Amino acid sequence: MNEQQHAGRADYRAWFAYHPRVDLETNMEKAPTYAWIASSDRNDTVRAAISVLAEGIGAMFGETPWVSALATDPDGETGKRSVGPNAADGANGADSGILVGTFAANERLREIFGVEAAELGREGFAIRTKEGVTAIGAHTPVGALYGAFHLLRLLATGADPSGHEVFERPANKLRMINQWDNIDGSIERGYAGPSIFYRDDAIDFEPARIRDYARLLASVGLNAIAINNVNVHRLESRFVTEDYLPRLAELAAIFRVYGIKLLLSVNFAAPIEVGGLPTADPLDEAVQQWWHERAAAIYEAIPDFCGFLVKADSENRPGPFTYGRGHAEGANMLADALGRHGGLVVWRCFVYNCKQDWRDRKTDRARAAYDHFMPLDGAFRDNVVLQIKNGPMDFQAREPVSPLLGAMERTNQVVEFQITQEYTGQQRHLCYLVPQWKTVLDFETHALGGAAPVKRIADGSVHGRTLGGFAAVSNIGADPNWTGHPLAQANLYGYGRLAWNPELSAEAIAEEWALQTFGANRRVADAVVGMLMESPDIYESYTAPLGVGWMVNPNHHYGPNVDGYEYDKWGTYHFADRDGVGVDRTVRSGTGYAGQYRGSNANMYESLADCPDELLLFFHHVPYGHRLKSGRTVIQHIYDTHFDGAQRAGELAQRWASLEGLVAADVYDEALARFREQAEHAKEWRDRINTYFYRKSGVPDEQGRTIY
Ligand code: GCV
Repeated sequence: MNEQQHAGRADYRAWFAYHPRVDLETNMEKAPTYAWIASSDRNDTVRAAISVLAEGIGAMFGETPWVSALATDPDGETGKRSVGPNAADGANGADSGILVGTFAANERLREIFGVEAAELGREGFAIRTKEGVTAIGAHTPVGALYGAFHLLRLLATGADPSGHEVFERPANKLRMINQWDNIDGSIERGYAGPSIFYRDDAIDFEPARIRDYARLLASVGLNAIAINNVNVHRLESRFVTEDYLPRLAELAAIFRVYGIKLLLSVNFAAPIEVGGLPTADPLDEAVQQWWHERAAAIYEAIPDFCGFLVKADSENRPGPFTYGRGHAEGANMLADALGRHGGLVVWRCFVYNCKQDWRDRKTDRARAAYDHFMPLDGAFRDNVVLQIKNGPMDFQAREPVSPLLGAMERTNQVVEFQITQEYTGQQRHLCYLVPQWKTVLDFETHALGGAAPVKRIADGSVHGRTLGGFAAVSNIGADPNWTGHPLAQANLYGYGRLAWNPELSAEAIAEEWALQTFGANRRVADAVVGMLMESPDIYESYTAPLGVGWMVNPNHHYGPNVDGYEYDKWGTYHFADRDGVGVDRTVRSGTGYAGQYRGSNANMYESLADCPDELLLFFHHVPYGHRLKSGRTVIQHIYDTHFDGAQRAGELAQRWASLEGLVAADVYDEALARFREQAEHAKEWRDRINTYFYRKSGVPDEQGRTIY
């Protein structure tokens, strides 16, 4: 960890805090567990695994294990002997230790795991303790690295690894993070300081900081990073040229050690803007040739380059529409250029018409992704994967699941989440997003007639796709604690853990994170887990009622403004008038969006009686007196939840204050300041929303509270 630079900040280490281990029940310090670490592998990734193990175990148990010469020597020349006191063959009786590495390089690991190793796949790992040796075995160095992180997680959360048999492999092949970082050092929708990759129109990074980020990402199993904003501007369009490739190759080399491959966001118009061609038409031979040459140059510099991420014909970004071509023609052209090198095109489906006139009440942004892409099912190359936002709109606190997820049977898909909290409090408010992501992942799409939740669409298993996974917009910046709000680290951690294993519960992830970050203190862990788990409901309560989103200030999207959203000139994301509120998206009388779902989902959303309360106003326009399943009227629900949410936001600050002295002072202070801001800001939300709806509806609060 790059501690010189951030000396004194406990939360720079994030979940690598490695507090001294104490038993959670007895509060007794735990005895050192491992005396040595050995491996016969000779590569940087296994060396990184050994280094994290040595550092973590040393910090947690007070004694740094002895590391074998073979494991640390870059040339492997000095370490031909079997290391440790008979360590590598695991025959040592006195001291226990760790044997880590690949099956190919370590005979003893092959013996320990035998045929069971066959099931692990390229990135999986196994952990087993036998005769004093904790063996971490994998088919690849990165598998061994993931195993090392897993063992540390077990130790840091108080588990006894000797009692654990672990066989793990990731559910998803692609586990991506997207940086929305710009070369001027700003981050689009970034809330934790400037970029760690760029400054003043140059690629400019501190290698130690990048390595620490890579380590954070790899520790939760992430394996790909798109290194620049999907909105690709002037200079970033040149990233595909020799001007920038050497520096990008340096970044790729740091990430490579941690099993993370690089993607670049590219500008579809780069052949014109960079290549000097008169067109970027995907069917033009000179354009195709230009991209082929760029691909060859990229692979020359970065042989394991993952691919391109593309936002095209979306929010004024260039794309194939200019030339009368479609998304498939655009994506396939790039896929052909990358395909011969084994690269991918990740093509975003966030495409909608910004200039729509909402007065017609039929045009519906929610429909757009499905309307654009569903007709193209089967038209994309095998090395194209479509990146689909989790909801049909744009990362609101509450949206239904995108009906495009699962709809296409012959197209690779990844689900896109937003870790950065654009519409969910901008890392000034606490909003643990894992519960929301779990709801999305468990949503039954009814593809192929059923048993097709989003998590099985994303991993490719429902439609037999070999390529799939997760993408998410990162929430980190150059702030010393990475994420601004110290507790927002839980979202980055949780995203990675879910991408690896979507079956984990939001609560289990929160508990793991809290124990690793704050140490083995039951009181702290219970308090933090409780606050995290309640936080999304609290945030939703004082902001967005019943599936209405967008009630934020234009451009920066922070703070309440019921009619404020930039495309919402006529108050039409909620259609509130004196008689009622909500958007009619039914097939019968509305935009028809509900009909994009399959089977019983379409019926459920179409029907006023069956539509779940939390999405009622997303799908239906109803009078304020409409009774919810809860028994309350819509207007009373709005009043009650806003009073309740603001009160609970205030209590978060008090709950955090009860931990004074139990968490590091700088972390405590940073979070407390943010909880106080949240508490004040929640009152503003409450008053602005309640006042607005009181004025529209003219209906008083049943409980006679002061509304404004
Ligand atoms: C990177 C929303 C955000 C934009 C973002 C866009 C996208 O519209 O407000 O900042 O652009 O989503 O996902 O492409």
